Amino acid sequence: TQPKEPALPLFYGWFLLSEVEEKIKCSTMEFLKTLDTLEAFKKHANEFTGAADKEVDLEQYFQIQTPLHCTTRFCDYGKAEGAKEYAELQVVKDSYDTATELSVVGLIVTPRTFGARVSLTTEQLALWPTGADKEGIPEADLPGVEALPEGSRAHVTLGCAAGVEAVQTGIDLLEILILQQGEEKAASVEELELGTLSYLGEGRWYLQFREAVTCDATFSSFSE
Ligand code: ACK
Repeated sequence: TQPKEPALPLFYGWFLLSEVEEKIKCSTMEFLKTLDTLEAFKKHANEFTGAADKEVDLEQYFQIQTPLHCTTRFCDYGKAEGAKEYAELQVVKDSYDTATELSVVGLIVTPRTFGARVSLTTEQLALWPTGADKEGIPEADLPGVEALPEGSRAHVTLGCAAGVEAVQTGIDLLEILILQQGEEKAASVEELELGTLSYLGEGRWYLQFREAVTCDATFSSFSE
């Protein structure tokens, strides 16, 4: 009999080191607390609660997703198209279990997800599958996505609203980036200590860090 092929993971990605994970959890929770208290945010709280004049506790609103990571390739244990090809790439094999530094450049908050935007280096982009930015998204749903640079979807999901899947974070990020590039300028812009906060309508917020936050991570895979 043939030896059994090794099973493919649920996904490949860069995983934040546990001590980094703790720091990020704390600092991003602090940000949610700050956002919660801003008048500009309170004005649009109904976009999160669905009810006028109802306050939202963002720290309770999002369920934390661990391990904190930046997905490169969702494989679904081999069921996802192209999963095997990705696993067999020389760069994937060579990079497996190696250390890298992820550059977090901003945060997104929407009624569905809370996430960190990651800016990939050329070296990291070698592990970013071609077409991954659009994977699983019908083009009609995100017009303008093809104009974004490769790797635009790279993110760390920090939390999801009840009943929302983590895959939504990347989609929300792309939507925000498209809105930012388009004609529509951010409705309100506020300068915070961390950076510039913009409101993009329908409960979508983007904080662009003044300075990127570097996070130590390891390229690896995850299976439940
Ligand atoms: O936050 P994420 O990148 O979004 O991390 C999780 C991880 O895989 C495990 O669920 C991501 N994920 C799930 N489905 C997909 C998909 N169809 N395409 C890309 N990423 C996905 C999810």
